[in-house]
Amino acid sequence: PSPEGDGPLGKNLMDVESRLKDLPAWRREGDEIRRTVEAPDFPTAIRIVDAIAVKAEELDHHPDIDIRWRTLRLALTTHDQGGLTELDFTLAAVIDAIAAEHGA
Ligand code: H2B
Repeated sequence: PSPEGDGPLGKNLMDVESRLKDLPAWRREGDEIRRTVEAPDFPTAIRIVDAIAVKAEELDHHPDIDIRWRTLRLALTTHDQGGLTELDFTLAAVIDAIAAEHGA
């Protein structure tokens, strides 16, 4: 935890980059982290989105998702806090697990 508490990490880029070392599929772009998920086919891509939706509701934290046939582009940030927070990295790890379970 930073001395500032649980606010956005975005101003502390060292924190962001160190967390991304554990999430190699993700990269930072401005106030977001993003990854692409390439599913085997379109139905699987939709099942991945559905599984992410269930976890996003549990966490009350929701990704931006762009669906292009079997490619998903996901972007995470915490609008409430004006930048990246721990929740974004938690959700990123959840998304990685779901993608792996679906062969993506
Ligand atoms: N998801 C994400 N990714 N960022 C947020 O700031 C956010 C969210 N805010 N889901 C939540 C919902 C907010 O709208 C509710 C009121 O807590």
